[in-house]
Amino acid sequence: MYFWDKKTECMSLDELRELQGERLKNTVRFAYDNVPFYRRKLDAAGVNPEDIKSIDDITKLPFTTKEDFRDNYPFGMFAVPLEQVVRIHASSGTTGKQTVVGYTENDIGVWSEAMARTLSAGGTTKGDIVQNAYGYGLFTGGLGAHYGAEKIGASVVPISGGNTKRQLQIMQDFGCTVLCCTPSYAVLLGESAAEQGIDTSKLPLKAGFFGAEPWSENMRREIEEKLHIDALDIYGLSEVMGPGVSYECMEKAGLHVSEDHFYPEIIDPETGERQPDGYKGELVFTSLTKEALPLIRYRTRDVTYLFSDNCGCGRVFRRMHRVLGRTDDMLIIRGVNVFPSQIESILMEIDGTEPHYLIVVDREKGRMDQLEVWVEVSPKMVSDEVRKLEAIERAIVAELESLLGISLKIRLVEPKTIARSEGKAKRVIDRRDLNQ
Ligand code: DLL
Repeated sequence: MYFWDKKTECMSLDELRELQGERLKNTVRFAYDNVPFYRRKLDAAGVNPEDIKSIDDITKLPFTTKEDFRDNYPFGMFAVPLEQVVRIHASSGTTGKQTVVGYTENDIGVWSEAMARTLSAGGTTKGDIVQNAYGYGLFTGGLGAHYGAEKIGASVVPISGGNTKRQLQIMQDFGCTVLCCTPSYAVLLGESAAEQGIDTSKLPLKAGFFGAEPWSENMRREIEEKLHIDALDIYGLSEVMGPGVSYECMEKAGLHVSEDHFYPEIIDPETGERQPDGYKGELVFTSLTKEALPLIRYRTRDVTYLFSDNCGCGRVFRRMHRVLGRTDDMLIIRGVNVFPSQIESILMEIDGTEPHYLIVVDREKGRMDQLEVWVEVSPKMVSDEVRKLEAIERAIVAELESLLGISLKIRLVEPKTIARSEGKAKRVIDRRDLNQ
């Protein structure tokens, strides 16, 4: 088993809860004293920083939301003067203003540590060459992975996203051993390698750290086969820090949350009630060490559950199941709740299709909502008889209709017809608002 900071990652549970309690007290006091937004919010909720005595008191605190970031755009959530802020990132989101986040020098140090843990848990060491194909820029993926890999002492290739041909050239020429990018881009790299006749089993590449968008166990299998590597899930969000909030170890059985820095909770998104471990709900984070942007009970809108049974690796940190969906990407089609992740999990089970799909929701005037799923067939299927393709189509329709309980159409499309992404993939087109 691989560790970056075994002492911390394997401390005792009592020690961890104690540390979290201390850090929570400091964070709440610091946020209250330095961010007018938090002072107003806590005052309105009738909570005084003095009321927070241990980690269990966290449920007394009010939630923070994405809207709060919008209302305080750009720097209103910062707890330190700009002279102490050494980095600013932003995440675009789907609507409205960007969410702006800032870091002190110390924050960058914590982030680098968290990412060093993440990459080490998958076996990265100073001898590795890390091809970092996450986008550099306002997005946290590029610089987050970069600093973590540098912290370990690995050699970072800051290639950023895109230019697939060059990625593959450099992967071969430099002998890259570790790959960092979105899972959808990893699939594309694997496919392009096969097309170019590159035998990936001969390359020294051994591990990949994929995140920033939802993916599935089947997609993991697909990537591992195509690239001949261990594919590990990494999770994070800009508001909390960036990548490195939680990470898989080689057990590949859930993501350990770096709980000494980020305290996770699951709540019922309707009522805000805290849920026990094992129950699905919305993931909420409280930062325990951040300076520039302390975060109190931030609602991520990501749906998952936490579990605390012992992991084979020995880490004390609780694990979260890979993200199951989002509270806000749920589609309501003819009154039925549909999550894109449900559709993906079925598609990945069907032979003869590729992990590229697009969910199109439409509404013709005066008619009911239509759900159509476009799915790419595997190149080997294209030349096959129509009969075989029809059978695949029927199989997908049957599986999806029985899972979702609504009728839908499948459109099988030729390989390469669905737009590829070098960063986060776009899986849903909802045309309903445009032509009502
Ligand atoms: O995506 C940070 C990141 C970069 C994570 C690189 C991992 C690797 P944002 O752009 O702020 O930050 O988007 C955060 O992306 O709330 C999730 O909905 C989604 N997300 C991130 N990682 C995963 C993952 C970065 N492993 C939002 N699985 C989060 C599923 C993920 N969804």
